[in-house]
Amino acid sequence: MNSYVEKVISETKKKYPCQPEFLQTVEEVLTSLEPAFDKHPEYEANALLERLVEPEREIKFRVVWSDDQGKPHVNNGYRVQFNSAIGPYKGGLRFHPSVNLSIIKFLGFEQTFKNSLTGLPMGGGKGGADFDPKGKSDGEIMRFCQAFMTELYRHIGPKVDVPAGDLGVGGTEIGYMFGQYKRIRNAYENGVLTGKGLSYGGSLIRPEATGFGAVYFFNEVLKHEGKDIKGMRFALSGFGNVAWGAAKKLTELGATVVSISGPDGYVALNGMTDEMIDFMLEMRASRRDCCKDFSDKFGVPFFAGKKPWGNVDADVYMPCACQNEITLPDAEAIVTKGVHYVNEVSNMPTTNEAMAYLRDHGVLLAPSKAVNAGGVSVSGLEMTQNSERLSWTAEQVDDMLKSIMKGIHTSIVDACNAYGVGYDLVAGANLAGFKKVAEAMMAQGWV
Ligand code: 2IT
Repeated sequence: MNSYVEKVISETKKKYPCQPEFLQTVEEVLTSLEPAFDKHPEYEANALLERLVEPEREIKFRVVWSDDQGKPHVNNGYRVQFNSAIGPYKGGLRFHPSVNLSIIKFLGFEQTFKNSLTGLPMGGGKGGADFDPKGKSDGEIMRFCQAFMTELYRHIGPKVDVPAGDLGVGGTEIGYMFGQYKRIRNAYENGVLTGKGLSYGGSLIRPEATGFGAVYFFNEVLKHEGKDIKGMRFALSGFGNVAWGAAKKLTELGATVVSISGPDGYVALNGMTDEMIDFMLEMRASRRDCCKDFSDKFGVPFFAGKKPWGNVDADVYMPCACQNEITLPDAEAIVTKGVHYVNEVSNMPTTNEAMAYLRDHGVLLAPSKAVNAGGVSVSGLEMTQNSERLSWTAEQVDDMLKSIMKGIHTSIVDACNAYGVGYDLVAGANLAGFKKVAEAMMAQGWV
């Protein structure tokens, strides 16, 4: 291994032994950047990697909110402003009980490279809270969002840091947070958040963008492989916004969705009707986090406590739920099942051991920081529309999304060729995303 890369990985491990998710992504990304460091010794002389793995700013705050019985609750809120070399910090907010600094740092680090891949001027950031939206009333969600924004507002702005949604944060939550931001700032700065409703500056296609973009990207991979998406079977996990968009676009293009899942298990399908796809939105809005509801409604087989991986016959596995949902035993089951493609949609769905196993056994893995970049891309387009004070048509936004996803694939292939790593989408995405950030950081001096 390149000695500089090795040194920074080991120093980071020593510094943050209690941040496993963050260390996982640092190790994965830095290892594949080796060819760039072999070629550019000036990076080491300028401490580029030491700076890259250290967020510019980490903010942690107390969020106090009142439940429907008038009782107080206390949660931890976070915003990690990771890297602003190529634009204002940009990235989602996650509300989930598992949220901690390690999770937010891993997401912020990934976001930095992902945003660079889009070609739009956006730095990397991420935030959230260890708040569990499951089973909460609408009033409780509103009061939580208001309390959260009452602290966050001082750290963000349309030219500073622009949050959006992630797990547990959709249009409803963004609406409540924008309302509170506007009330505090006494200014109509709608470019401060993306994923907004259409009536106050949101963009058409933003809700669909992550899922649509994931399918557009994979279509480019298939073209490269000389294959047609029509008739291919896709096993999805998750049932939220991302899985919904992917299921919608796959079905439209003539592919067959053979599963969706939740924390409680998966359902086996043989294609989806429009009614089924629409019902995914109702499941998300119910805040029950329960996939069995789908099988109760449509009478399809439900497998409690199981994941689709290795259980469902498919051509492509497409994780759309959360990090580390494909572990080493899952990877072994995937190889045994003979599935050749994994298209990662959720952020870092595959553990490093599982990723190594899949790649060693000839599975082509498309990495999440490229595959799911459509979401933040349309967020970037929403910011542009807000700056212009104009709204574009769905067709305009969708066309731009398609060309951005195609551009990401092209820049990955270019990076693979430049560094002679074959058609390795994981290495190519890291190398391509890193290039622009590295150039900007070098140009801007020791900051
Ligand atoms: O992981 C992601 O890219 C997101 N949750 C979307 C971020 C954004 O700013 O739209």
